Amino acid sequence: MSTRRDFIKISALGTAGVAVAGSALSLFDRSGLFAADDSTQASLKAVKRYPTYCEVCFWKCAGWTYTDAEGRIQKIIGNEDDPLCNGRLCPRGTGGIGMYYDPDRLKTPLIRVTRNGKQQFAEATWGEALDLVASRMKEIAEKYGPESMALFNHGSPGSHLGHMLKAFGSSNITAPSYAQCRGPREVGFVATFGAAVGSPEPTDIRNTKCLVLIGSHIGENMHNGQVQEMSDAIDNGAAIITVDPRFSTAASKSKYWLPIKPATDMALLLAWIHVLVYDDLYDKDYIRQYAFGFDQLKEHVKNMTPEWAYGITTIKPDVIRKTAWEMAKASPAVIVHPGRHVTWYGDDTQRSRAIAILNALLGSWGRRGGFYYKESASVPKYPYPPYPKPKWNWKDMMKDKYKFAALSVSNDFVEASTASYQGDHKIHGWLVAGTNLPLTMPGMPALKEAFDSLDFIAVVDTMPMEITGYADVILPECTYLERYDDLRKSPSREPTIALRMPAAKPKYDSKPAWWIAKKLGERLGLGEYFNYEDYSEVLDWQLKKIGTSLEEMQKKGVMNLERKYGPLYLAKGEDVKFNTNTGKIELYATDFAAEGFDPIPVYTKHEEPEKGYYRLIYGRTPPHTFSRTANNPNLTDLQKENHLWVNPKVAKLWDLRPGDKVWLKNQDDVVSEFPIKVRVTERIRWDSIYMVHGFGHSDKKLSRAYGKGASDSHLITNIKIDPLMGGTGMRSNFVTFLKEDPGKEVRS
Ligand SMILES: Nc1nc2c(c(=O)[nH]1)N[C@H]1C(S)=C(S)[C@@H](COP(=O)(O)OP(=O)(O)OC[C@H]3O[C@@H](n4cnc5c(=O)[nH]c(N)nc54)[C@H](O)[C@@H]3O)O[C@H]1N2
Ligand SMILES: Nc1nc2c(c(=O)[nH]1)N[C@H]1C(S)=C(S)[C@@H](COP(=O)(O)OP(=O)(O)OC[C@H]3O[C@@H](n4cnc5c(=O)[nH]c(N)nc54)[C@H](O)[C@@H]3O)O[C@H]1N2
Ligand code: SF4
Ligand SMILES: [Mo]
Repeated sequence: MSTRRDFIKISALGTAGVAVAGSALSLFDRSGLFAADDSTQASLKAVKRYPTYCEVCFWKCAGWTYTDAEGRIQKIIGNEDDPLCNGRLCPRGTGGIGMYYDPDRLKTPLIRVTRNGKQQFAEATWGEALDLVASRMKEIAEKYGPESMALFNHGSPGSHLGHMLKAFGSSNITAPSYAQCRGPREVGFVATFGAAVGSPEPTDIRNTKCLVLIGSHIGENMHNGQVQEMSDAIDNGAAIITVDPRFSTAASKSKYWLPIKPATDMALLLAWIHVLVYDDLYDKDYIRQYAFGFDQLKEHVKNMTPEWAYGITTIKPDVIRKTAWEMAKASPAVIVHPGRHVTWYGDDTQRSRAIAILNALLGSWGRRGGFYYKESASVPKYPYPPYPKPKWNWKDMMKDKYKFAALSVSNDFVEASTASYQGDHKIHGWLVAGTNLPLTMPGMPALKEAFDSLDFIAVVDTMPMEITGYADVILPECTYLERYDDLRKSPSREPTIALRMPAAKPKYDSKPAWWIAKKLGERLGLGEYFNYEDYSEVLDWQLKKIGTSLEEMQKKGVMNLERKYGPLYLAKGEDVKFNTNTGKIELYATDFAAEGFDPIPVYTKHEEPEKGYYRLIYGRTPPHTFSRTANNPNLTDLQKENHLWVNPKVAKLWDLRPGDKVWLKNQDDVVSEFPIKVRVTERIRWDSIYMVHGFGHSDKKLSRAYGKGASDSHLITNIKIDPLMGGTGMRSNFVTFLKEDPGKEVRS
């Protein structure tokens, strides 16, 4: 059965929710938002503090949430013992309180109903909503098998719902943080060093002498520990080299800014490799002892001179040489940063490979000031019965398509959910938790097709984001400040754990994901997998197994443990085996060769804009995380909308002035839904335009975010799939300006 699903704007709700007066900002003035941790202590005498870790982005900084005598959350500050944040939160983390106070939050379960021929959402009790989800899941399992239920997730709710889904009989679980984010770099680094980079990145920035950032804009990308360490490194005289078509914040702190022609980084990387090899600058002892394939690499890059790369990248040969020498001078205390959001042009695994090879030549893997050996705490799993063995999983769905995908590919799940899918592993129902797919997954036509074909969609979210408009049932989760979640066990220099516990009762009729999963599980006859009343019991059991307890962790928030598996860095000449076929760092990737892929990266030319069109590039802004903060009352106060960065030459050609509103049209004639204000700036190349991702929301229920700025996602319709692992390259889209409102029928 396929169900045509109209997108419902939640504003079409039958009974309006109760409006909450005032914004979170009335709780403290703007300076209070960034106040030093101790400055407000005096005014907080009558308060309690509860440990948490942040959910505003996935750095997961640990902090303290303060509540007043009435149980109202007052502020969040960093936990001094946390090695990921060193006691300081970024503006988004401090503003996380706005997620709790946002009056536009989802308040009650909602069910899609048809009234007078019109689809709309009706308020429901938890009992009604959960009964419906469970019965639809059972129906799907009976018809097609439990495997045809899939979970899309990002962040903390995923593990609870994933547990429920695995107990149900499906391991078809996926997250956009792989094929839309860091997947290619993990594959590139595994092929080289036999180890993924992972999150947080084990970059020893604090001890580095040279940091190379390739389209990785630390400083706007606010990953806390990295930003702090980069600032320390700069104070210590480290040389920063930034490769970016845009003069980013990082570029402004750099010794060298290389304003590269976008889509040509591979040529620069190969030319740098050429200089290191042919100017004899590489770490010879390290390569001799640890590397495989040096001779093939040397032969491969023979003609890839800086002069060759100049014609492609527009970066002058002497700058390419000078920067290669700068890296070599710092070696091995040098980091060519692997980046994080690396799904750009479709050859992203190979670009990441080139970055890994550069690091190998510089001897930086496993070295002080390069990459350290991270460690995470091992905490025993709470005892559940074993999961049933699914008859098939995403690996079967993917068949031989993406040989090197170590995790599931979300875009593959979308394809397998469409009516036109021809394979044997069709997906019929979705649970979506903590990911706003319409803004997150490029290529909306396929997503729309999936929304039209699926039998059932349930969405667990905190906000009426676009994804909720496609749901059959919406389950409102409470915010991270109102719930327990799993322990944070992020890898770091030292193993560390952090506790998140509720600092206030859930507002409205919202519930934690662990509770939603448990109640669904019980309705599905899976009660034995949820043998606790409260998630705190699971945490206490786990914490006692590692020599502490929930009570102790409620007081400390963070616990740092001794390293178990050896030192942070390689000892001089240490004999190590890398987890690759050859046991060496593979400059020549034997796995890739065996599957018919280039064992050493090659440069391929990418699509170029037609006359009058400009490459659409996008990135982050310090006060926001993707679309999840776009309606946050504290953070919209810092930045309400995105702007369109336009080079003065282009502005002159089009007679665009600062503040002018334009609509954008892409190469496929897709037009932005909303206009965006022009910012004329030398800080962007003339062949590209830039905007921050996460704006241009289309749901009116997001009262602060609706229609503010434009959505890059909407204009990304040309997707370049990485043949090795299925990542979605998003930067081959080109736009032109429409200075007049093109009219509703054109705006899509
Ligand atoms: N066009 C474009 N697309 C991109 C990117 C880009 O730069 N441009 N970036 C890519 C990258 S790097 C990534 S990692 C992904 C990120 O993709 P997503 O994680 O999907 O990002 P968000 O848009 O922030 O969506 C988060 C959703 O989770 C909800 N949410 C927030 N907190 C909670 C919670 O505690 N519980 C529940 N249940 N829900 C919650 C929010 O309301 C929102 O609906 O996007 C990728 N897609
Ligand atoms: N404040 C804030 N911080 C965040 C996030 C957030 O939402 N908000 N999200 C987090 C997440 S999940 C991720 S994955 C990271 C992403 O952060 P990063 O990995 O740093 O990556 P992007 O956001 O993709 O960075 C875009 C940069 O690449 C440049 N660029 C565009 N095209 C090219 C090109 O062809 N070549 C080169 N060399 N550069 C190019 C752009 O000008 C821009 O400066 O940020 C994390 N940190
Ligand atoms: S970097 Fe900022 S938003 Fe991300 S977890 Fe840390 S405090 Fe929260
Ligand atoms: Mo990401």
